[in-house]
Amino acid sequence: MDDHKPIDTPDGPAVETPGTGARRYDAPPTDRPITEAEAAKAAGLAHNEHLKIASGYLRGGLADGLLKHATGAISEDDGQLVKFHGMYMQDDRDIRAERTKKKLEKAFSFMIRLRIAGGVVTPKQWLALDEIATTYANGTLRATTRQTFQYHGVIKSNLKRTMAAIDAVLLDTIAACGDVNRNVMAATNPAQAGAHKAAYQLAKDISDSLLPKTNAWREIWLDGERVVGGEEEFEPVYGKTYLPRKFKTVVAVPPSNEVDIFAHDLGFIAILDKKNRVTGWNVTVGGGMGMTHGEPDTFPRTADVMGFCKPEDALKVAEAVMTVQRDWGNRKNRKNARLKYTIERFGVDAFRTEVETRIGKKLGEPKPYRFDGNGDRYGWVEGDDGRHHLTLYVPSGRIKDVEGGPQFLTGLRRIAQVHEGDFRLTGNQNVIIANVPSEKRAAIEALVDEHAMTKGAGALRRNSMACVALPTCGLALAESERYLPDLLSELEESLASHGLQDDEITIRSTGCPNGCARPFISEIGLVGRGPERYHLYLGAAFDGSRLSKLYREDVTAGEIRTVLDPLFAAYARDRQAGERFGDFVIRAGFVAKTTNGPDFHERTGPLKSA
Ligand code: SRM
Ligand code: SF4
Repeated sequence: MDDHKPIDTPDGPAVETPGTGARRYDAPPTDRPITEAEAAKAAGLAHNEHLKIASGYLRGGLADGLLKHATGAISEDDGQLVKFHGMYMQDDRDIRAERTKKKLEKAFSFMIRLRIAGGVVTPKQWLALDEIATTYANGTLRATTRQTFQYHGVIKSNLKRTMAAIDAVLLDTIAACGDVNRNVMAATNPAQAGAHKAAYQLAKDISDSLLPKTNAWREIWLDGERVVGGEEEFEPVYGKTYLPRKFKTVVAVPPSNEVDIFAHDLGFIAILDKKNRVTGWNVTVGGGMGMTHGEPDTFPRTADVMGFCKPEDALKVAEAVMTVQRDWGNRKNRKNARLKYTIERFGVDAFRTEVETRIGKKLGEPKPYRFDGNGDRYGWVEGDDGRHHLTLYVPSGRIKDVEGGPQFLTGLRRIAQVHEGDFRLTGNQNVIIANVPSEKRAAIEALVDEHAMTKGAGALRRNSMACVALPTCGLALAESERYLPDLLSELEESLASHGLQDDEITIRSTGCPNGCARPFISEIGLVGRGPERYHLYLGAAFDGSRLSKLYREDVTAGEIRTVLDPLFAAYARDRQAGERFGDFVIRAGFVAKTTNGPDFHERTGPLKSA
């Protein structure tokens, strides 16, 4: 790997990346030499950049902060650093106002996100994760939109115990959040065992090789020894400043786009031969969802297919794409720092040329591929290796027991006690009980039924996702996970009245425009604007390859059904054979087509009202 020499960018000549060299940016404030963090500040870099430099490879004041028992919080700066360790400091927003009134500290606790490449866990790990949820967290396990688990509600004094319990089953939370390559997703793909194996292996290899090397996680959470060299510890790929922003990688296996490859910074699409063997990978770059309401310079973007690489080059390509972004990404403005903006700024051709220079060879032309949807395949599937796999719909990924309803926590625990295969989390917040031998199928099915785990999943619901939002997410503007089930019930009634109850339509909701449930590549997207108010987006492609368009602004929760009902009626009446809802609303003139990120905000509002 390179040693962080300044790199020429298409913007101009080499610029030293602060934190990776000793260059001075400004006169020091005193006689002492200026520190690297001060240099970064003087150069106008974002606050998080100085923080990373000064953190001693992600240590900051975390160890001391944990010892301050008078508060349930950690400092604001450590709150930024702790993300690299897979944690977010949060507070219970349901009781925030009440506590402020009583002059009490906010009800602080931590969200912990695991790193589980490809979303595969063993039954033993499942049982341990379940126990942690009930012992240290809020009694639920939350399957995320990126194939991993989150805990909510872990108080500061339980953080180390929680991390130790996670470590005991050979899992961790390193780099699950922060400005690094995060959890790498892989197609779960139960039907094509060989292709899944290759996709999983690539995801695992990328996850391992792009993992930060700092020992800070073990040291802080497991009381590990500080490695010799301490502050001088070297991050061979990242350097002291890590990446300008989060970086997300996925591996897809057509025809399923369950990992939503076009929403991610970097992606690999398996190119299969007739025997479902991987002959290479199409490489995608520059996808992302997050934007800010009212700031048109921020927008979601679908990734470009940049080229094709051979299996043996995939790891090198992943590292090269990430390091070009490390060197070319915007470190002054975090709202413009994701790879999607780097690609917009420099163009995909210049980006590919730089990647090719770094890997020392040309990428091939992208090979043909076809996706047929970005949802999950529910129910039992028999793989080409004779093993059986059962995909269960988990409402918003929340694994819990509902009184008088599904008992996902207990049911999956009981399955883990007898299951000999593995579990796979999907990118749609669902769970697959995978690799079940034929003779065990009936026993698993009986447990699923006994715990009511298959109830209530109509076609719309099966294709739905909601981000967490309130009460834990500090950025939520509106409800999402807690609100979507009621909305789905209303919309199911409306769809049934038009005979559309069995039609697969994707619907996703988020409490703000950060897009954690990828609402902008869902045929119906609801994006929080304020309490009980949402922007309604329509017209994305069912296979996740096209973004939607704003149809109505500030629709209140009570109005959503009324706004959508006439569109469902028109769809039932006027659609062409096989036409998807997302395609129909464009052809029928309800919204204009979005071709990619920069034209996402163009032509807002309905072209035609239903
Ligand atoms: Fe996300 C921030 C939850 C997937 C874009 N996301 C957050 C935080 C941590 C809020 C915060 O910064 O304080 C949320 C914690 C809520 C909570 O209480 O748990 C949060 N994001 C989630 C999860 C749990 C949603 C879910 O319901 O499953 C997903 C965890 C994924 C994982 O396992 O790693 C999650 N977040 C996503 C995705 C979807 C994806 O990656 O496929 C996106 C859109 C894709 C993208 O990155 O562009 C996404 N999250 C964001 C953003 C906007 C990033 C941007 O570039 O603008 C933020 C805010 C930020 O980074 O500043 C954010
Ligand atoms: Fe929070 Fe917004 Fe992400 Fe929802 S989309 S979890 S509200 S940051």
